[in-house]
Amino acid sequence: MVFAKISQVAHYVPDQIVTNDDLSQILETSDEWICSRTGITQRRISREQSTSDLALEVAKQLLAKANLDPLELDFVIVATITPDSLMPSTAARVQAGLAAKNAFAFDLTAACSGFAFALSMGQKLIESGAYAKGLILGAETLSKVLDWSDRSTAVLFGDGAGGVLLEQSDTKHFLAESLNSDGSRGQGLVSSVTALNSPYSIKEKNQPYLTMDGRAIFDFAIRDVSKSIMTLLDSSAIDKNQIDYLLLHQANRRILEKMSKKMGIALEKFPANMMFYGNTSAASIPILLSECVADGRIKLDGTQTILLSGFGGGLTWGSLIVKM
Ligand code: 4VN
Repeated sequence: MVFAKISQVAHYVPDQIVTNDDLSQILETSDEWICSRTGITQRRISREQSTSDLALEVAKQLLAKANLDPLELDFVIVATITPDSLMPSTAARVQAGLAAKNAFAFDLTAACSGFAFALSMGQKLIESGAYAKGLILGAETLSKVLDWSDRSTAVLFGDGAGGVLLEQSDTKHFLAESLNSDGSRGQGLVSSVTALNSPYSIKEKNQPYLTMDGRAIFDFAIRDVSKSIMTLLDSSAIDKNQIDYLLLHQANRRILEKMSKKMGIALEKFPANMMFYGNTSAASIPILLSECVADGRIKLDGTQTILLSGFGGGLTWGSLIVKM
């Protein structure tokens, strides 16, 4: 029996910092409003770099940390809702940038759950025995799909990328998971910028910019996601006290507080970095994981039990419990 494990983590964010005060120069908003409602104080915005540029930086770091020849990679999956293009995929661009000639590469679209879904897919590829090594990346340049005149969305999001190297292991690391979608509630979060000329864009009156029904998504996160995590713990017979950290999608600090309360798990177990990056959709969980490893909270020595949970557009939500 072959198992999969996360052997390396890395992240990369663009240099340019845009603070809440900067935004209040161009929008009718304030640092006080943004900070108290979301916890966000600044975000990174990419000027010149595309999503694949950010993802490639992460991929190079992962290979360097593992001292791995790119030819040893079997697959590259990029979770993103802001691909450079639909064809070639962002992952194909990364594969080219690495010269990872033996790897197959594709993008996975599941919004803020993209990294969780992609990590699960990567684990299955490795545990099938067919593949030995792969990169799972989450990368976004959401700044290019935002309406910079809409204060209800522009202040919430940011750009960045993170990812992991998956390899074979003799021991079990991926303990349990729950992946979910409810397409019937999909209109609460919409971004259709890659399909402006499709008949659906006209029929569904899609506009080019990302739109969000904040209330509906907020309620969904608190109700459905908390319940799904509790059900996963229950069905896998893992006590909530055994979980060292819960790495949740970094959409909003108040979500973490409400979920902590609802699930009866101390807020100290919910690392947060939305303060510095805003909501980076598919990149938020791997950036957070990489920072937790960098600051020593997570050790990657196989002793900790970590729960990862993404939730958002689709609607989609997915959680994995991983021994790291
Ligand atoms: C998950 C969530 C969100 C999200 C939803 C609402 C929201 C983030 C609405 C109320 C507003 C402050 C901001 Cl929970 C987004 C995604 C997409 O990644 C996923 N912020 N807010 C206020 O008036 O307080």
